Amino acid sequence: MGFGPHGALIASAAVNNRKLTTILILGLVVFAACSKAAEAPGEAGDPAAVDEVVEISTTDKLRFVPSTIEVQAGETIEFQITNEASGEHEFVLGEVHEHGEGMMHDDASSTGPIEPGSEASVFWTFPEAGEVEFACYIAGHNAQGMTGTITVTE
Ligand SMILES: [Cu+2]
Repeated sequence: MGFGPHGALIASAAVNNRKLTTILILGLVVFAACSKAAEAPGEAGDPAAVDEVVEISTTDKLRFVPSTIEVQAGETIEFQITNEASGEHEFVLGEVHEHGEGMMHDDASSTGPIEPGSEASVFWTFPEAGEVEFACYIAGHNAQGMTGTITVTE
């Protein structure tokens, strides 16, 4: 028997290594898919040329208030998010997706986590009419209904 316990150990290590590589590759694919899903139509607006300020609160009931918003295409909108809750929330523009905490977002279209009692803004311009979603992904809040819809009109 030339294949003793030592050989078995090496074979086992090789399998584990391959598993790890697979997990790493899967991780990269998920990361890439998420980054893409988080994109919102439009582009970052100029904070020095705001046309309209939309005030939104985040609450302990895991809701945006209001959660239905209407803005005009072509205008520079400041989404001013005030966190009235006792825990962190965030505002992320773009189609609501499954992914939860730890998600990477385009910096300009997201406030990032907002401390209780603090506020943060996203400056954005939508090029054309349509519907755009937004959500909070902290601790799976999106799955509990912490989402909203922006109707962009011509
Ligand atoms: Cu939240």
